[in-house]
Amino acid sequence: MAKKAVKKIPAKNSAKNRARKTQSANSNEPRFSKEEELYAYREMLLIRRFEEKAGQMYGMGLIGGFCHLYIGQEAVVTGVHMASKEGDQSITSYRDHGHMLVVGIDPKAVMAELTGRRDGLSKGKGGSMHMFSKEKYFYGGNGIVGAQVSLGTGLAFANKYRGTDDVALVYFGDGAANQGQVYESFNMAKLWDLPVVYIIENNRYAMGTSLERGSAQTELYRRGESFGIKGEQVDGMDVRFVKDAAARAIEHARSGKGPYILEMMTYRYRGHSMSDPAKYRSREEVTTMRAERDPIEQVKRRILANKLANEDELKQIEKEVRAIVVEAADFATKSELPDASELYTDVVLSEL
Ligand SMILES: Cc1ncc(C[n+]2csc(CCOP(=O)(O)OP(=O)(O)O)c2C)c(N)n1
Ligand SMILES: [Mg+2]
Repeated sequence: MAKKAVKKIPAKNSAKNRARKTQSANSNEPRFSKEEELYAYREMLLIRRFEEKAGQMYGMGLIGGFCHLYIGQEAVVTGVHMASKEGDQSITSYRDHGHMLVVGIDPKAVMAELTGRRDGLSKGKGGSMHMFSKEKYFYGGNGIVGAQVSLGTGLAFANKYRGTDDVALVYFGDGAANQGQVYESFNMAKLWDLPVVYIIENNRYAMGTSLERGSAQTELYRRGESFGIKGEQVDGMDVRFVKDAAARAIEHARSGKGPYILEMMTYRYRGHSMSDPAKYRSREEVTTMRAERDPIEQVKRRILANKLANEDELKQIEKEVRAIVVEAADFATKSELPDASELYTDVVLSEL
């Protein structure tokens, strides 16, 4: 029943894959227009540069607490967003900066939250894992592994209950896919045919545990089979495949056919969080993925090969993106710390 878009991409064979892919426009490759290629390039570059800056600022002690970078996975959130419409909600884990930037949340407010300042999205009291934007339909930023799956299913329930045509986009990791509440959510989502797309960002590791070490069943797109939920495995390093599969899944959910699972085969270049020495994988594995499968480089190569823009035009985009990031970092270091009186606001106080 489950339909596969792309087989798992082993890093070692990917040079061959790439050669095959760049050679021809035949096959089943989804095509992007010039506007789509340039949009994807700019958006993924913004996420990459923003996070590189956040990593630097963390190293300088300007950002404290937890900070999980999304570098390497940019094509997933960018492609899914390209297939969505205004009003569709999104919700994810603690690896959330890219998900906020792509829906148009102000980079200055995100960076100021990372530095814990009063102009941050959560007034400097939430930090990296706890940001939200009702205006942009973004429901966090969740530190509890798997929590977003049940919360996101609730968003989909609300959509159905209210009779809107919005779809909930629920992102979670390969590790979270083993969490119990995921299956309670799948059951209800299919029982009531809720408008939800479950996007599993399979970056092959849950902290230091590889998928193979931690999962009895590693084909995550099949995890909904016993509930009758369709699933697809997708090349999550190629934004075109991501958008194509997401469009199919979102249309399925929006038209009343219920939930859909997309397993995005992706990879994170950095450690699990800023404090991870990443001893569970070889340096070669990371450098090979970076060199051969990088989502931004793939788009850049296509843009140049198809003459959609020249080197100078791409440099101009890079310059604009850098300016946005520099402005955000500057804002985030100049903004004041929250006032002490804020200790008692935005918290639930119960009378004991
Ligand atoms: C309920 C719960 N259990 C354990 C943790 C600790 N923890 C934080 S992240 C993580 C791994 C999750 O991996 P995955 O779902 O693959 O997401 P990724 O970090 O790769 O994006 C764990 C076990 C937690 N935050 N919440
Ligand atoms: Mg993972």
